[in-house]
Amino acid sequence: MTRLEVSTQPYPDQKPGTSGLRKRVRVFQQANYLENFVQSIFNSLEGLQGATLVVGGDGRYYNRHAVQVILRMAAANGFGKVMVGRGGLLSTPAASCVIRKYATFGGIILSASHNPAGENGDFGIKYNIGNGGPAPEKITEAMYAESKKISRYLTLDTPDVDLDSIATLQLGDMQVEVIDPVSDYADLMQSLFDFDRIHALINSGIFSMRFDGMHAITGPYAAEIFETRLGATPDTLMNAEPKEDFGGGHPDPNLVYARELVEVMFGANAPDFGAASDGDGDRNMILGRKFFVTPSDSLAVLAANAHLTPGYRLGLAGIARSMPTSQAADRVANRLGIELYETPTGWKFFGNLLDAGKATICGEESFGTGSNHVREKDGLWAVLFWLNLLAVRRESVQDIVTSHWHAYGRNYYSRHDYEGVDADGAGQLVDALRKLNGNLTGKRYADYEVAFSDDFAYTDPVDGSISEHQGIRVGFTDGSRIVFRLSGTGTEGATLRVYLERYEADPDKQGLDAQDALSELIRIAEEVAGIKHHTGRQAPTVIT
Ligand code: G16
Repeated sequence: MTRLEVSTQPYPDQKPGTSGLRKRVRVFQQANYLENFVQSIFNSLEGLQGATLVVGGDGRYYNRHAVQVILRMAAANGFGKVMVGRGGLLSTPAASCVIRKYATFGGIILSASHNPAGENGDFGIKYNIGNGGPAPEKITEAMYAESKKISRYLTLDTPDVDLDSIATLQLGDMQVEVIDPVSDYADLMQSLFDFDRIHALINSGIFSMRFDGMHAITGPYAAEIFETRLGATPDTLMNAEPKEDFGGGHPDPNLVYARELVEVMFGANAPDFGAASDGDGDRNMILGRKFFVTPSDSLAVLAANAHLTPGYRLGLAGIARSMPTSQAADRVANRLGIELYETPTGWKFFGNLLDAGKATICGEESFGTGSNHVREKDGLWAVLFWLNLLAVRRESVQDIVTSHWHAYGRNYYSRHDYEGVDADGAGQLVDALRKLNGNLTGKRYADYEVAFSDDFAYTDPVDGSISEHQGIRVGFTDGSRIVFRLSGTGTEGATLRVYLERYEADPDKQGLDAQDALSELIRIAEEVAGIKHHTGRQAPTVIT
């Protein structure tokens, strides 16, 4: 075995986005592209000599190859041990769980989340720090800086390691421990939720559910938890077998991409409860019979009912949500007398709040919810949380949500995405909005009057770091909002996201379709931003 120092040239485009570096597989397949980024990660870390790293991914195409590359490079760079999921697999929350449980130095997660997979799809890589969460911006910026000046990387001249059986192997001076990717995570879930009660509900004969793994990473996790530990029948799981191309699908658990599940849940004899997760297992969608729970409402309902679960029975320290997420959770925090934190989009911004004990539960409109049990959002955690509530309250999903609206008011909410638009046009739209900022206050649009408009900036209350340009907010005097921002996770062109929100306190007016309730704000968004003009699109690609 020889340690090799391989010369390389920098690539200019290795700037991590909202969640790591995501690119087309064919971009990662360029000579040394993956190796450059991995070495840039290692170069930006201090104290890795002899340390333990966790490695795993969502199983998409290129996962297996990338794991082998990372193992050789980790050994050559001086790591003492790598813990890797069998088959190179670990869901994102399971990777976070393993990093925390074994107090490792950090971890590398291979995933492009819900983006399509396969040879012509996307691949991604991100680094998580020792708290189990995504590297904060300070570290991702250091990686990017390293990637721009890299001239060599270190690796070993060794054959591939066998990743398919649980074993501890030697690779140069480094140990490779192949671990069961599911058991630590399943144990953690069992410690947080009342599995006996959920088992009783699932086997009561009057309750039925479906979980859609979308041919991505969560299938094996769902099989262990729902079938083995909670006694669900095998027909509970749909698309539970992970595939390298995710079965050709787009494992983004929303009403558009999880169509198969949506058809079941809105069809004849629909089950009582339906849920789906995404490519790497950190997102969730919750459905009742013929009923969709928005992620923002889900966060608010979980927070309001957290005391009903064993893991959160002592109450919450605080709630955190990303800025574009609806303000439904704010009302719960207010009533509970706890703090509500509003952060930029990106789970990494929750890390400090969780570590400092300021927040217990966090959520994002982008189908992400989680808590201080790990430092990633967690799809199956949200599903189990809901099951625990259903098992205790014995009401339907729809009844739980509508009674929540009656108690707190309803925040009508929707997100309109314009995917893959021309990046220049999208940039001009945002620039034009920035110029308008400040000049909109007091302006009237039909029934709405602008209370403020700004480009959201966040000062982290724990370390004081500042993140600017996180989305244009237009707030109205009645608390309604329109937010415009460009996605940081796309791989082609730009994706414009328009977030719309309106508050309705009157229970008699809470039963509208969200698009109808928001129609005036949708029209105002077009008037303020000139979406059609700048994007060339007449309508959004995806409405959630
Ligand atoms: C990632 C981040 C989330 C973020 C989402 C959407 O999720 O972890 O925090 O909300 O992207 O980001 P954007 O609006 O910039 O596309 P995931 O599930 O893709 O890792």
